[in-house]
Amino acid sequence: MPEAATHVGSGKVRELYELDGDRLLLVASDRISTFDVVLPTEILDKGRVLTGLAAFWFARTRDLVPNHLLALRPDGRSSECRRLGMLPLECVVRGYLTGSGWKDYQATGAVCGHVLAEGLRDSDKLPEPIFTPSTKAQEGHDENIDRDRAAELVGRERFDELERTAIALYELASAYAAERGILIADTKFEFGLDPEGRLVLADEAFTPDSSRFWPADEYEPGRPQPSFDKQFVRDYCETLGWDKTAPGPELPDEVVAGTRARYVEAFERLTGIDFDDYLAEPEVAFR
Ligand code: Q0Z
Repeated sequence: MPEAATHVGSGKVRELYELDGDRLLLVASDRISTFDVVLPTEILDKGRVLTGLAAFWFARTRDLVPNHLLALRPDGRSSECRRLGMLPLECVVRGYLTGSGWKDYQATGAVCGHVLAEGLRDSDKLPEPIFTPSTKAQEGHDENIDRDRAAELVGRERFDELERTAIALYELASAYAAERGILIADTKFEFGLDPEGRLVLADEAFTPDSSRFWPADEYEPGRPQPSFDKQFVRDYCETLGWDKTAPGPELPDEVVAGTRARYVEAFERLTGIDFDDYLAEPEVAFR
């Protein structure tokens, strides 16, 4: 564990510590959630896969926007980060119509103020990616908001900068991932400001926990898509008749093994790096 780090926050599957006045430590556990419930069984190395993937994307996008990552710890799951003033928006970009975007579209024909063509189906590719910010909920789900409400929260100029930056990030990563057989259906960013007021990408980026990864070779619009990483877990849970409230079920060894293999496969496909090489020297893997 970190030297004299104070715990300052918990996510469902991550912990946040304060290292000093301007640095935080973000620690990704091996916990997994499905249907919004954290399961009692861990997926070995999941936190390392996500930490490594985020570091890979931070390195590949640094010319587009600076990010908070300072260093990876030798454990491969802990990131030293610059402490920022966080903006009060979840910056979601959608390239495909699914999840809450699909729900909102079915109810209103629009998503966060983007009026879409009629007749779109579940999981259809959008003609261009859309920025669909939401507000951070303390409990439960983030709430989709329209563009004017989002601009009120951060200011019009900052909103425009967030939209441009988030779309550019999505375009870069989704094109790259699609060439490697993974569709990034949508993704969520968090941004902060440095002491000079410059926009900085924070949190995690393009991990399977902050994005929907779909296997490209199984893509078929008109139905929900299988998840690249969590489908074994979902399928197993559906066989149980579990009511999807806490506590969740234990996972059998073969479901754990299959799921771990999918996470490692996503890491290796996207980064081109052998996962064992990452584990041996996390800090040098992306240089
Ligand atoms: C991220 C979160 C987690 C609980 C705060 N660079 C930063 N500067 C300031 N604040 C944050 C960051 Cl990343 C920050 N979160 C989300 C992550 C556990 C909450 F691992 N909250």
